[in-house]
Amino acid sequence: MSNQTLRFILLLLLSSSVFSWKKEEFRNCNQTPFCKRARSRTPGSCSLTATDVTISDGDLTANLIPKHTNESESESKPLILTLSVYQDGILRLKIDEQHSSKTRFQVPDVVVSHFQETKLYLQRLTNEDLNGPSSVVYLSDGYSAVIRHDPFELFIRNDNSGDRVISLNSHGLFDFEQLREKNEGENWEENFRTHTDKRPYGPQSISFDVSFYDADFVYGIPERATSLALKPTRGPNVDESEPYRLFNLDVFEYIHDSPFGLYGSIPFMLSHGKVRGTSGFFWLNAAEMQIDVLAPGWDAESGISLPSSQNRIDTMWMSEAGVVDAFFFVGPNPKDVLRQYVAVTGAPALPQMFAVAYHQCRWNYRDEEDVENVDAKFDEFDIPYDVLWLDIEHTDGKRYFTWDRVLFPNPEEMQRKLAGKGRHMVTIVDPHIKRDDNFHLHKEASEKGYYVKDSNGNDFDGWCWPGSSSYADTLNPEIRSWWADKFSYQSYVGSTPSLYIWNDMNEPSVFNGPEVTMPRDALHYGGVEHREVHNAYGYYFHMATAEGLLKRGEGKDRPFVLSRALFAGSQRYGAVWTGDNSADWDHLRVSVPMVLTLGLTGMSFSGADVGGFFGNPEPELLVRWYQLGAYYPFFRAHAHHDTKRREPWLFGERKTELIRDAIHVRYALLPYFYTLFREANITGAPVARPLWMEFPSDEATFSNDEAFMVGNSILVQGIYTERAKHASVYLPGKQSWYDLRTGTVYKGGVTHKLEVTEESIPAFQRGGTILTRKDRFRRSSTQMTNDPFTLVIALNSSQAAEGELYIDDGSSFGFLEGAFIHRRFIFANGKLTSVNLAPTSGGNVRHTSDVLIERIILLGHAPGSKNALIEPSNQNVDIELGPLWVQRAHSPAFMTIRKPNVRVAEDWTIKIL
Ligand code: NBV
Repeated sequence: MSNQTLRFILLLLLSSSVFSWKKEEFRNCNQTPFCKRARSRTPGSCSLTATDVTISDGDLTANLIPKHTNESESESKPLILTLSVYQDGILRLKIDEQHSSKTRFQVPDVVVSHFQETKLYLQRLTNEDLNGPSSVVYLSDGYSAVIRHDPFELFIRNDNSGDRVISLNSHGLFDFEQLREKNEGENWEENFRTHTDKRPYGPQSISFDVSFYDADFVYGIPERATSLALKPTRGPNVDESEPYRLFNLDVFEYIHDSPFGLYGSIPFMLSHGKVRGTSGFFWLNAAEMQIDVLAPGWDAESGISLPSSQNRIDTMWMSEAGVVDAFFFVGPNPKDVLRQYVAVTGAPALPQMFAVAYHQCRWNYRDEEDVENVDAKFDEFDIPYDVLWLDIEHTDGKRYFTWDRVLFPNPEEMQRKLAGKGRHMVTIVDPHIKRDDNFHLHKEASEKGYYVKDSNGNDFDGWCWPGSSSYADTLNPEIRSWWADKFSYQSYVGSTPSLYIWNDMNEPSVFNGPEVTMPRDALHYGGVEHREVHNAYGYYFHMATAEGLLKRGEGKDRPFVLSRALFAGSQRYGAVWTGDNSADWDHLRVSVPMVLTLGLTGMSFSGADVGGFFGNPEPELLVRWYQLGAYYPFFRAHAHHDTKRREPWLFGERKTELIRDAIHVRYALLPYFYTLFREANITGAPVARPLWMEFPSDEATFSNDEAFMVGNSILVQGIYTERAKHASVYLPGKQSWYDLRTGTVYKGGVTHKLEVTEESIPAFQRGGTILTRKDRFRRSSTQMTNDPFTLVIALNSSQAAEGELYIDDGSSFGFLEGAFIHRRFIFANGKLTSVNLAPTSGGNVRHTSDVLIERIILLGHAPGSKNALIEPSNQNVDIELGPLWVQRAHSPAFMTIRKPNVRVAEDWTIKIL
């Protein structure tokens, strides 16, 4: 293709920016042969029988043999099944074919290495007759895994009740297209629009049904803009719609309610129900996947009978390639499933403290002067921020790792100035490398053969921001290591230790490729076809970038890399965001289920562009977005270059005040957020949680995705309409809730119709919790390190409360060796006690802190007490009425212990007299 034609295509693509989502640019299920084939299968059509079921090397193994041999099955060899059991109720099922002309791709580097160490070596197998001969193995206390032989079915059973938890192939929809020789005259090519996929290996898809029992709803399988509880896609009373698609794509102007897959894919689904609790199913497969959620009664004609006493949600999973490598999690609590999932895919990385604070981004901050002005304005308007971001225009012709030296002549100096105020900078590094022989990166990559190849074996050449571009094949560990070296200070000229990285377009986005991505027949390391690894391409790129920052800092400081594409396991490498949303109320609303879904699937560090990327938000919307975004785990404002400038001070004094206030709330709560990030890092429990994660038996919460919990203590309700005067807020549980701003108390277990003002969105502290805050506002989080804490104790009906605080140096890996402070505050019987949760022995380093607690506020305490006794210092302190928020005028007053001045790192008690 000539350069001119390509320029024309690019122009055409860019001009499409005035229109919205172009459905026809993307394949639907009907246009996707494997999806169409799988959807047309009828229940019961699977004819596999499990034979030779035995225990071998601690696993259950079996052959799956087709029962009736028709013409196409005559070539099929038995499939090999392996079932392994791991600690904590995790079951892994692998099904692959025997030797064939090509090894089917199994995604490496996602399952963490220590997971294998938790394998339980199965000793024995019992045979039972459960609707036919079956083999049963122990899974965990109270659960067994059962394989019925004929027809083949796998299910997990609760041994006490006999109830099923999850099953596979109960509807007989399992299908595994084995690789085979091409028949004469057969054409394997597939065409979509102007693109041809050569498909040299032919059909190789896999599909099967998975049922979740006693489930009221299913959740997960990001990324898409839709409700938290997944709506059925097929069956009675469902308008025939598309399945949920998992295929990482750069979707221009995505719409706010669609099953269509966006930039990332995590093939992990959770089910939740009042009776049974939560279970999970994860299919480790990086090829295109499509998933149907089937409405009750979809199989009415099939004649298949399953236990009818249990509520059931049936789903159908279809993938273009790969193998079956599936994990089942028994829960039964929501947090158990998360713990089980991260045991397999790894815990979310603990971010540096600065990354948890507020980020200011725009496409683009023009030049050094612009950066300096924006930075100065934050100080002038007394608004804290931690990170300033530079988008693609800062580079020399979209050659990443370079600077446009006219606009950014002194990048080091610029970063140093920010660092002087405790601030950081992030620059963008996309995966497309400009094919310019004078660009060292391209020269090196092409000489070393480090690019992904096209189907003919040449370097794949696609069109992206820099024009003709190629893509490093980061599936290859050697290439990841090479890429990582590019972040060294010597190699990335102009970078300094306060600079961190943003990976965009790593789906990968290819402007002239099929569906704006790389052709499926492109070739990776080890002869892997792009179709097999597509959904994990961005993951490997993210991983290589994070490795780069680690190497650069000699493993001392924690990387920060934001990525747009994601896959299962991305939580180990950094943060993600929900891409190019729009500045409208619907996008504000859908940001909540999107962030919650990411959290449910391990990605605890996520957020949406505050303000909306496309379009110009009305000031009211912008303010509401800041008020909500202040509670996203990742809090960043961002905007498209065609939009008007929208820094917080550009909409008049009142709006500035409101935005400042929203950002201040985030800064005040940083100690709490940071503690939650540590919790996620240990347990997988997300920072932002659906209400049902905290109130698993309260059905009224199951499909609520307008409100969410930040940790276990704060409930946030967004305001999603213009000029709202009221909001209905459901406050779950039996305990009271306290308005975060005013301390006003509300009863739990009821829906309250509340008045709302422009001042804030409704947010509440749960009775029975203790929040830690830092109330002195500085320029950045770094400058708050030595500031004293405020404790806000919200009492429950027994006049008790508890909360935790985690502190470390906020940047290094010392915490892995025990360099942290972890306290639990317990209030009971009129006494507040600070208890150490950190290990007292072992570990090489300690984190110490002289930081004090300067104020303790009691919500829900009967008035009257005048003083308190601090032990062991044996000091008396006054109790007086004090404001809930010192910095705010007219803040209501509550019982306050001012200046107890106890050290946060020490053991003490404070007894109210
Ligand atoms: O790099 C430019 C943008 C970026 O600002 C945005 O956040 C990404 O999601 N990028 C997409 C490419 C262009 C989008 C139209």
